[in-house]
Amino acid sequence: MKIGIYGGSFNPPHLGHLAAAESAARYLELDRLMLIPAGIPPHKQLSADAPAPVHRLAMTRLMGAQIELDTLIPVEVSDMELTREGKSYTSDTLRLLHERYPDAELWLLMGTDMFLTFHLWHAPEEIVRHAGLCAFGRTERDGEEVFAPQRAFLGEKFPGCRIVTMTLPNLVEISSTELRAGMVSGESEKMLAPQVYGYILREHLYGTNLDLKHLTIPQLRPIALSYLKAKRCAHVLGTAATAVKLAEKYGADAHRAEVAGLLHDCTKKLSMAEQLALCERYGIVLDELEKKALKLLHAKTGAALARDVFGVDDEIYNAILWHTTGKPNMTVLEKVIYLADFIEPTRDFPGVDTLRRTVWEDLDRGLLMGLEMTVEEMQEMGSPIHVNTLTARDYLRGKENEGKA
Ligand code: DGI
Ligand code: FE
Ligand code: FE
Repeated sequence: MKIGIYGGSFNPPHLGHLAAAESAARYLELDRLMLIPAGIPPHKQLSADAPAPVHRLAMTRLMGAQIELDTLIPVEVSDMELTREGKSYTSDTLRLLHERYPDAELWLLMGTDMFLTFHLWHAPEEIVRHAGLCAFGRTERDGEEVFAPQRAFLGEKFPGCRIVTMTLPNLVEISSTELRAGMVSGESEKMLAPQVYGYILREHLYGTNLDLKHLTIPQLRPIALSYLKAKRCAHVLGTAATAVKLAEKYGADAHRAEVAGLLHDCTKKLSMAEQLALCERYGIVLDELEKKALKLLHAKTGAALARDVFGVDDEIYNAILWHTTGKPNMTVLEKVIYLADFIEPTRDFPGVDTLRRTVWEDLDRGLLMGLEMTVEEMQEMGSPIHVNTLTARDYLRGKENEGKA
């Protein structure tokens, strides 16, 4: 098994780290990548505005999940250096990882600067005993010209050490110092994974100070993504975009549709225990089925979180609240969110195209079709159907018959 190890301050983790990690992971054909934020970096002090370790860990997790999605290589983010006393020496980390994975082939990933000063690190001989070095140049000038002599030098100094160097010509060099300085103006957004930028805004890091209850859509969008698993981001963006179009066609408020679309699954990734903690906190009462069906809970907790954190109004709150089951006599906005969630472009299930066509022809007929499909799927899977799903369907069936009468 080949394991790549990429340490750093990750203050914050940015697109330079992401691109380098992805290229190196593919190049080395890693079976696994570990990202390890440093507790106390040995070679330089953390900046004065560095967020608390939990935040650097959370941001690194968000970036790691994106790398995993992009490369399909499992990524683990370890807090082993954050929880260790004293300076975060790589030699200590590698000794521990070698103990944990005695048969694995370890590779230490690093940028050019680190590679060129490698012999000056703490206990470099111990590092190369456990791991090969993989250095990536980030600009054209740090290609072979600087790599070759250092490779030769290290090869002589540490006989037998494995060294791989690579140049990533398309990578722009990102200075973390400049990145932090451009955070308040918004200038730095383009150098960060959207969900990492959203996390920074939502936690008010690096001097940012947004009022979360009065966000514009461009501010809310990355913040909403910061709540999601990486693989759900495309679904949520698709839902928001589809909701806007449906709102425009069927006469709901397009801005509310976009906000509700962006936030509708904001608690989806939480575990049962975390869901129940939110229910406790927000005074949400659950029926017997909801107490067991994790998938039904996120609509209730999501609506409550959206109201508490982002101050959404009742119309948006209700659109999120009813987006999973539906209910009788829904508002246009509630229908729009329920159906946008169902037919957004990344959805792919038998019958989705028929459903899409129907929704665009007639909102209520689309809604009934969506509800019937849900009931049928639940029956096939042997899952209990929530009473709201059934009454929503029966209500529309009744309306249809009224129309025919
Ligand atoms: O959160 P999403 O996956 O985007 O979509 P969603 O909020 O509509 O959730 C879909 C899930 O919810 C799907 O796995 C089925 C489940 N679900 C929807 N209606 C019912 C239901 N589960 C039960 N047990 N009963 C229902 O009536
Ligand atoms: Fe949902
Ligand atoms: Fe959804």
